[in-house]
Amino acid sequence: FIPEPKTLAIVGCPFSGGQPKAGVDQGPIHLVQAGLIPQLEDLGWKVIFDGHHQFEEINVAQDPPIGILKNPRMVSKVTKAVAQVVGEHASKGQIPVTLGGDHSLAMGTISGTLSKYPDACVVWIDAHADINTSETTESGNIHGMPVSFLLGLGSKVEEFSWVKPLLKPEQLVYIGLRDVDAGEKKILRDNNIKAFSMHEVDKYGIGKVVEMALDHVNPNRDKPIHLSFDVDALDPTVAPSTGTPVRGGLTFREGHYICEAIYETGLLVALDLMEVNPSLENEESVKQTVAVGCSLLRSALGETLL
Ligand code: 6HN
Ligand code: MN
Ligand code: MN
Ligand code: MN
Repeated sequence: FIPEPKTLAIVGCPFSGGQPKAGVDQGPIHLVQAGLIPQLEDLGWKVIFDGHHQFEEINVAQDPPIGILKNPRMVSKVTKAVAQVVGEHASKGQIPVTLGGDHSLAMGTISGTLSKYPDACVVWIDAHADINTSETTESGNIHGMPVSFLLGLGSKVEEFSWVKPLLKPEQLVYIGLRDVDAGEKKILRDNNIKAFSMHEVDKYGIGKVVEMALDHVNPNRDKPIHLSFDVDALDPTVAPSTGTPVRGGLTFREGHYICEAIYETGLLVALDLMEVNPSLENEESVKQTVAVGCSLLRSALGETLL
């Protein structure tokens, strides 16, 4: 009797509507073309992938800004569809691995995860906090806002009423922050949200930071974990092809260490890799960023060094 291998469901999301730069929709296509699926199969997973999602079918004829929020109807419809798909995979006991696309997609992925695992915690790896509300956002780019919707912060935007505020501040922790807007800093403080910026990574080292982060959201190491990894958490020298690079980021090893440590908990139930943009920088940068993306995913899914 050979037990069924555990199953991953690749959710390819070629979507860029949460931010203004073209090309991030090609991220998932490049990750799969680079051999991600056989790489994950080599780790012993059964991998389901039935093609990238075709969001073109989601028709939004007119999508003028709501306040300053850009492409609100499109982002809402796409992320709602993603929530549905991720929730279905989770319900079947599969681990959804969502490939972005921009980070607004996490509104969908985390909604999907929480629909199946209400007590899941979210480990958000990013240079940014992505927690602007419709009052605080200066850019109007919704990829800078998904966390506030999931927490139910800020005044309600009717278009996003499907997003249930299922996430509580104590279920969320950040690592890697270094470009947080003033309004976001106030939100983090007012809601007592735990965040480890690059300052803490420097001060304590990544090993201690991950331990403290998990102690905060998962003290008994018994709750499901959703890992949402924005590739711009890495230093731009490590992952150059991304829309909002910020210097002073995680090293190659620090990024991988986070993924390895989450895998080691045995609690991972959903994984996102977001913001790989293959149309930015040169060919070598794109290859490097796509390769590092695949490598982070392998680490989160059990690739060991020895
Ligand atoms: N990301 N805080 C900035 C904004 O536009 O709200 C940057 C957001 C970046 C979002 O990289 O996923
Ligand atoms: Mn992000
Ligand atoms: Mn970011
Ligand atoms: Mn960005």
